[in-house]
Amino acid sequence: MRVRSITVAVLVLTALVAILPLLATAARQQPREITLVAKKMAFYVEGRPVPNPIIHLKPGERVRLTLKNEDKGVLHDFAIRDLGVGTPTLRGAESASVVFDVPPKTAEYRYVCRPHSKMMGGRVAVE
Ligand SMILES: [Cu+2]
Repeated sequence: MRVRSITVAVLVLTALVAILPLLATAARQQPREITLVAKKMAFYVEGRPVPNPIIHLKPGERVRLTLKNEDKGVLHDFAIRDLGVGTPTLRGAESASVVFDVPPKTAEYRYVCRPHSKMMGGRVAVE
């Protein structure tokens, strides 16, 4: 009986030792925050004047991208179709976030607002 409870204790401890580094890794992988604003039918990095800017990402990083729609009466979203990343469609004054892991390789993708993909879009540079 005593041997059995020691065995159980050892198993529990072994499991904890195996799980702890995973938990620590998850805690360290806090996503990098990127905020985009959709206004006047273009995307902007919050506080910057360049429309539809290049979005620079690092290989393998975790990102939380927030889109704020400041175009009253116009529906916008944000999507990187090649990565399967997308926010819901937002009405004016709404915002939403999407968290994703950037693929581990240098690459270029295109981001768009799906309802206005010809006008609203730009490059995502993973480097
Ligand atoms: Cu749009």
